[in-house]
Amino acid sequence: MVSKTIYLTASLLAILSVIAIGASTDNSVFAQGDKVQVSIVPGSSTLTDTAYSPNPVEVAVGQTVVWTNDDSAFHTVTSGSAGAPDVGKAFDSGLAGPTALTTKGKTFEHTFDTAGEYPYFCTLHPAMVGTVSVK
Ligand SMILES: [Cu+2]
Repeated sequence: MVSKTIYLTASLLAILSVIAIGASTDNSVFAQGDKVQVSIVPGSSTLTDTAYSPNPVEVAVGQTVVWTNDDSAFHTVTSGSAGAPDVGKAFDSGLAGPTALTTKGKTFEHTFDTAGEYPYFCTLHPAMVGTVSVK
């Protein structure tokens, strides 16, 4: 009787630890601080919705998107749509300063803490457009 109880307790603990390991693995996939990469592809100046890749990019709340300029030209990652009053309000790599994507290999990152659809574009080539979808 005692050995049966010990066996059942051990079995239960084994099952619970498997569940706990599974849960922690799932959490790490969506952990805050995860970075999602987006490339500004070569030749972007003449492209539209394929200039930023992948596009749209889907991320979880709390994740960070890192844009890398893989082109030889200067580009921006600027929230909003060309001509809209809220241009650059949510995020903007800018035209000057440390985050400006002036040359190949430069990066800009932004962390998305609120769910929603975030359109963005390049102020130097306004035909370049992308969307970050935060879920
Ligand atoms: Cu551009």
